[in-house]
Amino acid sequence: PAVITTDIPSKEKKSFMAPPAIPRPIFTGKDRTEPLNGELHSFSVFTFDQEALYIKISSIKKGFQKAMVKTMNAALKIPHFGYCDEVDLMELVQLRLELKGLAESRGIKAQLHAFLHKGAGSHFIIQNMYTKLMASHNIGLAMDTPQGLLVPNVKSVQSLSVFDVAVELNRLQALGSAGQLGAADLTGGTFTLSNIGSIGGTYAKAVILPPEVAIGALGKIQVLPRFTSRDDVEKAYIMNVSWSADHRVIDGATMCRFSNLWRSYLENPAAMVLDLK
Ligand code: CAO
Repeated sequence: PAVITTDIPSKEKKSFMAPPAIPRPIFTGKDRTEPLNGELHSFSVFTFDQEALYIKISSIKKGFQKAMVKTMNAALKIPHFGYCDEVDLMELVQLRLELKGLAESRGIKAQLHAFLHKGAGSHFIIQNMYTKLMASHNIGLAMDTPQGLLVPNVKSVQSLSVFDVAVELNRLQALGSAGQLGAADLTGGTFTLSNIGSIGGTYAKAVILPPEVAIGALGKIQVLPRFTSRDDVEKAYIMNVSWSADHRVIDGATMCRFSNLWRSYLENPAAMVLDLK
């Protein structure tokens, strides 16, 4: 390579080697346009897995994406109120470890979600957009499936045991991975939890699925130091929760009270065993 010399007169005239020329990569990727809800949309997406993205885009033709477009357009009309808190899952993580073997001996994986769902499905006064009180607490779980985002729900969580919820979640997850979730499981949800933290991230701004009026996004569980009531520092398993609520029907204080109650069950799982049906 050529030696380049600067023109600036100086006692120590500087010289440096020009970097070797690097051949420019030839990019052969092509933009693709796919029909979405009858319209044409261009996708510009960063992904590490083009094949998975292609399967998801293909599902547009199967209607799941069309349904999401419709739901999200309806969600845009909702005045979203956001509220965040942190939950210490130290005791719950330990309890789950203790119950894991027992559940496995019955052929079931005791997911953390079984507890999160049970805590959410027991006391929340759930309303839909027409402020109809829903007797049955059908708690949805956002699932990242090969067909895209799907939200099946566990029906009547208020009358199920934590184990029953786990059985249902196992069933829904198996169907979701196999691309076999049907209308019965995907409709009738009254409230949703979205565990984006299972992939990563601490906070998320979740979008309500109308006609539901609230949704919770769960962050990644992190091991962090926290002060106890005795001023000692202890290891804590912190999970952030970000609630979104429809402010036309749920005000901040109501959301906060619900969140406090849900958190109290998760932080003291013994209370869950004592109180919840
Ligand atoms: N933080 C840290 N670890 C977590 C976690 C979290 N928030 N959630 C689950 N885990 C851990 C579990 O403890 C479990 O650990 P072990 O294997 O040691 O027991 C492991 O991850 C597997 O958990 P799991 O069996 O409960 O299920 P999963 O992680 O596969 O999560 C589901 C299930 C459906 C939540 C997930 O597959 C998924 O789809 N997440 C994405 C949801 C999403 O896309 N939300 C955004 C919607 S808006 O576009």
